[in-house]
Amino acid sequence: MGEAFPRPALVLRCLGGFAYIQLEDGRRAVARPLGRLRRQGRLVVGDRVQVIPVTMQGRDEQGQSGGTEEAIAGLPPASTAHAWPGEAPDWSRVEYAICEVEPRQHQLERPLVANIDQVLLVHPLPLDEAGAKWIDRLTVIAQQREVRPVITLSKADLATPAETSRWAKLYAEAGFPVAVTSVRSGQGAAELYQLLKGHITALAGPSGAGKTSLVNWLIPGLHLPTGELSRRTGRGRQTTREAQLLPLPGGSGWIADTPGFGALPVPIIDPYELARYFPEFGAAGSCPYPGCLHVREPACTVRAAVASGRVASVRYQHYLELLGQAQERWAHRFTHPRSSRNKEDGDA
Ligand SMILES: Nc1nc2c(ncn2[C@@H]2O[C@H](COP(=O)(O)OP(=O)(O)O)[C@@H](O)[C@H]2O)c(=O)[nH]1
Ligand SMILES: [Mg+2]
Ligand SMILES: [Zn+2]
Repeated sequence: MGEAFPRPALVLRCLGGFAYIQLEDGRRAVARPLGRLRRQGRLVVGDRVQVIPVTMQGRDEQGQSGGTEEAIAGLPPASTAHAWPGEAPDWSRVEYAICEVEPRQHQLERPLVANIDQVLLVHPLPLDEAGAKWIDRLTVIAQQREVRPVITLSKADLATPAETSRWAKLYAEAGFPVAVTSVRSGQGAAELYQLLKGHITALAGPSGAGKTSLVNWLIPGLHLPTGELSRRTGRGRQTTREAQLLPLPGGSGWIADTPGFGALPVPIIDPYELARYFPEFGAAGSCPYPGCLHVREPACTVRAAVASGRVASVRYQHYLELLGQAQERWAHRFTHPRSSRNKEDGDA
């Protein structure tokens, strides 16, 4: 009996029109989209695809292949030569043709990855006001895209324990999963692994936050280049070039190290929906005034929770700021239909 095709695969890397894929049985190989797919647009890391061996490609291009087929004799041997980690795909050895791309559940432009279900926001300690603002904005953007935000406060060895636990507590109480890590001291490895296990996670965070260091730390044997901070600017150097999906140990999920982009485009958000992305506001209870924006409406439950300290005032202040931006964008959404990139995000 031959094997049934087409069969599903996951795109791990893309390079010059080729894709490095993993089949369901764990084998990895180089694949190339069929001509009609190439004309429809580019493949993205994280795409779920259907593949056939290149030896069957001719028939499919003529449109005679539909559904399941038996592989023909003389199938190239499985590419077990690509052992992880440190594998270097042989891009000249194309074994599969991609005949279909499944509809994407999610797509992030920055980083360019499809079908991720969570984004790990990595920000180094000590965290300042601007850093907290960045985290708050990114948690909103992720949730609006139905991607779960999880937070890692990295470089804990550079901050005092009191400072660190203050921020960790603040985000945990706001309703987000948080890990505090240091690749120097080893703190937080198990917590981080728990957050990532079973998920396809994209990393986001300013350049130099320690994202690649975390990935190297999580995946034994992996030695992706990390950037030393530039003496002159004090910022990280851009060392991560292309997105790729890397397997977590134990076959328990995937992580995409990314080209170090600080953020995604700022989306257009209905001002009345913004509060929904602040989970602790909802937990505080509902407001008597219908459509309460929690600004100056009477008997507002959220403002009462801020006053009593149940909702952190930093978070509330950032909410008000984002609300102002959302109202501005919303008012002009038809004149400026494309979301603009926020200057603060552009570190790469
Ligand atoms: N002190 C300290 N430095 C770290 C830690 N993690 C990473 N770094 C350093 O921060 C710099 C940037 O790290 P990198 O992983 O390239 O950051 P990326 O740009 O976010 O991928 C490098 O010099 C790392 O050695 C950490 O936990 N503690
Ligand atoms: Mg990096
Ligand atoms: Zn309210």
